[in-house]
Amino acid sequence: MQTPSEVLNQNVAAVPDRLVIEKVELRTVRVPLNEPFETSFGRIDSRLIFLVAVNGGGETGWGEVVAAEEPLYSYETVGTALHVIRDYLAPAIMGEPLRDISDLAQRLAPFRGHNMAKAGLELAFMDLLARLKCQSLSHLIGGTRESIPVGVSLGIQPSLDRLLERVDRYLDLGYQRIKLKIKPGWDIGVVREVRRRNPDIMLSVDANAAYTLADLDHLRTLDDFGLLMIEQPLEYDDLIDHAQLQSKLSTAICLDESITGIKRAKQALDLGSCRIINIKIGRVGGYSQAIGIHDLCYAKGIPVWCGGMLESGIGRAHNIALASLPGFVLPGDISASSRYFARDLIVPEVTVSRDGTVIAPLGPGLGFNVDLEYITARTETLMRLEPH
Ligand code: NPQ
Ligand code: MG
Repeated sequence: MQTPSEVLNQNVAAVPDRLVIEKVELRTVRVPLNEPFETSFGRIDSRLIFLVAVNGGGETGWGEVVAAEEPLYSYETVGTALHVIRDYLAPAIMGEPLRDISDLAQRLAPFRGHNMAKAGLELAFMDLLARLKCQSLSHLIGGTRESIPVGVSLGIQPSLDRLLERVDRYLDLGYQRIKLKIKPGWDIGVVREVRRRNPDIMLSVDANAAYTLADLDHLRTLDDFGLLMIEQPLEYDDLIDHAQLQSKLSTAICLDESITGIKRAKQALDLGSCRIINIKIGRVGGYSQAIGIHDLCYAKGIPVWCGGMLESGIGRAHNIALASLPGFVLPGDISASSRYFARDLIVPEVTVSRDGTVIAPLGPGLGFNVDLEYITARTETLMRLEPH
C-alpha cells in the first residue's frame, strides 16, 4: 500500500504542468466567538481570522494562517505572519512556475521558523491544486475515510457547574471525546468530578504547557482518572522533561506545541517523550510536514489526531481533509462551526452528526463555498501582493 506521502507526490506531480502563482491576497477578518475561550495561557472573546487566497491557472485557492493575535500559544502572531508572508514568503513563491507541493515547500524552507505563515500559503496552494484537478483535498492527499470522528475542547470555565453543563451539552450533541483545558488550580478536582459523572466517556486534558517537572507528584494524581491522554503538560518547546515525565506516568502524554515538524516528531518518539501526537497543519508548517508526521506515526503504530486552533471554516475544511488519512484514529478537535461561531466564513457550515462525526466533502478543493460577502463585511486588513 502507498503511504499518503507517496499518493501526494504522485498526484501532485501528475497535473497541472507548472503552475504560476500570479497573486496572493492576505486578509484579516474579525469574527465574534459564541462564548469566550480560556486556556492556561489566556482568554479571547473574538478571533481575528487570517485568510490567504492564491491565484493561478484561472482559479483561487484558500488557506488560513492559524496564528493568534498575541504570542501566547506560540511566538507567531497575526502581525508576524503578515510581515513574513508579505516581505519574504509570498515573493519567494510568486511569478516563477511551481512544479508541485515539495517545490513550494523548498522555496519556503530557507526562511527559519514561522510555520503558521508557511502553512497558510501551503494550504491555499493545495486548495488551488485540488480545484484545478477537480479533486477533493481529501482525495488529493490520499485520505481513506469520509466519516471523521470528532471531539470537543472545553475551555476553563467560571465555575465547575458551568463546565459540567457544557460537558453534558456536547455529549448530547454526539461528540465522541471531551477534552478539558487545565491549569494549576483548575485540574484535579475538576477532572475528578467530570469523570465521576461520566465514568465511560473518552476524556482527556490539555495543559498548554502550564506545569513543570516540579509538579510531578501533582500530575501523577491524574493517573487515577482513566484519561485517554494528558496533552502538553510541560514547556512549549520541551522534549526531554516530557520523556522523564512519561516514564513516571501510566497515562499517555500527547505532545502538541513541542512537535513543530517531522524531525521533532522523530526525536520525541525516539526519546519516549509521548505516546500520542496532536497534528496541527499550521504548527508544523503545512501539509508536507503534517502528512510526513502522519506517515511516521502510522508506520510506528503511534495514534495521531487533528488539533484545532479555533479556525474559520476554511482552516477547518483543511483539518477535515487531513483527518481523513488512515492514521488519524483518535477523535480530533475539529468540532462544528457552531461550537465557536454564530456564522462561519463558508457555506454550508461544518456540522457534526449525532454519531459524533463530520463528513469529508467530495467536491473539488475544500469542498465548501467561501462566503466572500460575509468575509468582505468583516475584513479589517486587506493586502494584495503581486510579483515584482
Ligand atoms: C490546543 N486549541 O489544542 C489549542 C489551543 C488554542 C481547541 O484547544 C486563539 C488562537 C486562541 C489559537 C486558544 C484547542 C486559541 C488558539 C487555544 C489555540 O492547545
Ligand atoms: Mg493543545
